[in-house]
Amino acid sequence: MSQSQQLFDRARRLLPGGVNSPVRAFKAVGGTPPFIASASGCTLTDVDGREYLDYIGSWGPMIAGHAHPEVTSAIEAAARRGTSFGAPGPLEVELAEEIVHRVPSVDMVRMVNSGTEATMSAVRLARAATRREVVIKFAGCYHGHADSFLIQAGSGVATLGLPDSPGVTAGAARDTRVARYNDLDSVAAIFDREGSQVAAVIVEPVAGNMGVVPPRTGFLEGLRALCDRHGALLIFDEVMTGFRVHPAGAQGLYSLRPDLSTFGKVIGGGLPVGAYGGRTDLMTLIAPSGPVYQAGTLSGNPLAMAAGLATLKLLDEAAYARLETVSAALEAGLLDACRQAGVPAVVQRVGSMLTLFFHAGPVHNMDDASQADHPRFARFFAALLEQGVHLPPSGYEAWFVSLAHDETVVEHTLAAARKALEAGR
Ligand code: HOZ
Repeated sequence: MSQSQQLFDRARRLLPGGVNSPVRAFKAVGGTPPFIASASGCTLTDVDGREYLDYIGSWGPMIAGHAHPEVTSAIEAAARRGTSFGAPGPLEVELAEEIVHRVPSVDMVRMVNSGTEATMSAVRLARAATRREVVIKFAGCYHGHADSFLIQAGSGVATLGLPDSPGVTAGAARDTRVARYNDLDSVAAIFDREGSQVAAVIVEPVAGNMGVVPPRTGFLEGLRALCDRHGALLIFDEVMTGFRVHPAGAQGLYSLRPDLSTFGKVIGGGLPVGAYGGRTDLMTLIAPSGPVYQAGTLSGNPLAMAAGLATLKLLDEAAYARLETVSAALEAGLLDACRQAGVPAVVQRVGSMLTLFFHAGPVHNMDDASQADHPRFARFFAALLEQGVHLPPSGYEAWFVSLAHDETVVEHTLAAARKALEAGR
């Protein structure tokens, strides 16, 4: 029995499902998840010594590749100076400056420990600022696991087919409305009914948690206009897209200005981090400047700040150009492999995040994403894993390309994909 299998057996007795986050458990694709002993560049090495080309990228943070020397030495140096102070430190200011400098809509920022905390806090702030309670979200978008977001959510919720989680009270769900992604009419209908009650629309400006679904032309602009017309705030959840798809995130790519934004993943460089930010008049409502309470023992943790800063420093223009070239080659090669094998498929990509959907036409929303051939994805996933390529274990997730992926890695991945598709798997 493999070491991974032994660990999984032990883990299942100790951790629910054997994991600390449901998306890791291979429930949708079957089999035993390799337990990872180490990672370097774009390679994961499991406890049995098997190596895999990694397209999970820790679900987004590892844009520089695993154990990048500049990131690890920044973490080491920070750790030597102390791992947590519970008092302000210089790195928090530096990372805040970097974020504010890169994202024009963000004047001020508050660091937290996860994307979940960021979105939960941004919505609290939006409700306080507008003195309204209703929040509009989109089916298939995932904003972490706070109660009011666990309604028709994407990511692990979609993968496990749990549209509404038990434990979320009717009270917590009462003020959430769900619209269809890329469908402005579905949003306008909610505003028509109860526009004066809507505090905010929260959206992934490029959806990444039902697989990658780009916004259709005019969708985000339409949300901006509806929010303005009805006095609601627009929140961009850029936990996944922030500093990944563009130096200023998706809002930079599409030249839009949300009222509030949430971040995570890349700004932590692989350490636990989140942040939310926006206009000064909104952010100064947060305690201790204002009355909206939100706090955290480890917020602005010096190791996380150091890792985030070191990662952002690597993300210059040339880095984004490189991510684009390598990701475009992967996209083109996957499409070609599917075409050659006669398998209906689309590859949806924005920068270095992409998803291969076994679906005949474009995927615009969660209904389309759920009509993709997920059993085929499970077989494809298994065939690639066997050949040493580790995709995210669900057809509802984004694959992440890092600066450590290159043309040779892409060619290796495509060879594995061709073999899997030709074998009809
Ligand atoms: N947003 C991530 C997956 N789509 C979260 C990862 C997790 O849930 O572990």
